[in-house]
Amino acid sequence: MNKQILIIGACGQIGTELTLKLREINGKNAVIASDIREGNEELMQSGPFEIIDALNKDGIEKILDKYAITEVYLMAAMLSAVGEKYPAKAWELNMNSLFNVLNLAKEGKIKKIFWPSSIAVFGPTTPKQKTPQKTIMEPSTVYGMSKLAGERWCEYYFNKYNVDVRSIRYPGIISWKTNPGGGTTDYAVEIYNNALLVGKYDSFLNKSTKLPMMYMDDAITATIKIMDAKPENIKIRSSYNLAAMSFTPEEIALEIKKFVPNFEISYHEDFRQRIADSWPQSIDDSKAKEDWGWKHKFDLHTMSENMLNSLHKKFEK
Ligand code: AKB
Repeated sequence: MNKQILIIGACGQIGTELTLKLREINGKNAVIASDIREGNEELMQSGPFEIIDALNKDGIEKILDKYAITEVYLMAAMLSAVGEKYPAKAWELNMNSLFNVLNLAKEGKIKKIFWPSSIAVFGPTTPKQKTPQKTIMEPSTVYGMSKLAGERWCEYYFNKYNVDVRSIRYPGIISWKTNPGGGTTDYAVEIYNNALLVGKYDSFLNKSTKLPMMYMDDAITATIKIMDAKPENIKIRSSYNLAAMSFTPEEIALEIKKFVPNFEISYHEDFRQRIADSWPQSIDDSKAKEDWGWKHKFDLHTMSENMLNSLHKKFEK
């Protein structure tokens, strides 16, 4: 049977680039983008698009039938910082969108699901360095709580109903095409944009806040790789740790200065500092490496070079 893909939340930071890549690989008509609002021009012009509210199970089902969908990537979510402002809404969106898709798979309407988890599943009591796959998990944000609960439900649906759901715990994702919305790691995207646009950045995290991060290209590679892996190689059905690099605002600023010598950074912590302080500083992703051959490509230097070149071209247009 032909692979027909539906991406829910296709207009967000990861959804946009994932859609474009999957269309490049599978052909534009095999990848249906959807969201509650339209996305950027490149996404909208690259293939079919449908308005879908991730909380509307019947609405999703109609689109599954219309396009004979086999795989769903559920990318809609409310992230850590916005989630703290709207806890009830974050819980409702993050949990019920997942239930909708898991239940549709249980009813035989979807063959395979990708659902992203996050390093936010860890909390202040988790070991901070090389955080293991299995460890103490007491997240202190609503976003983290919803992702941890979601992981347990994914494993439950796999064990009980044989639902083929696959997941990775994304670190902070850095990209230039589409901005992130409402996360704690967003500073690491804003800093590159501001470096080129105004030559300075006021960081909402203090200079020594080390967090796990990843360039978008690597995040997309990992997402497609875990979905392409043979089912027997996916030995963890909650969610896999995933890592590439870790750095602080001070370290990323120093790297940017190599390309933008007059760049200046200042620091004024806000409520996001507490969230960042509750998360790991580095992640042990050996299980993803062992089970489905994960390997990252970009480090802080190669990412910075690529980000700044790409943003430069984007701003010139
Ligand atoms: C956030 O900062 O909330 C996200 C995440 C780490 O999942 N980028």
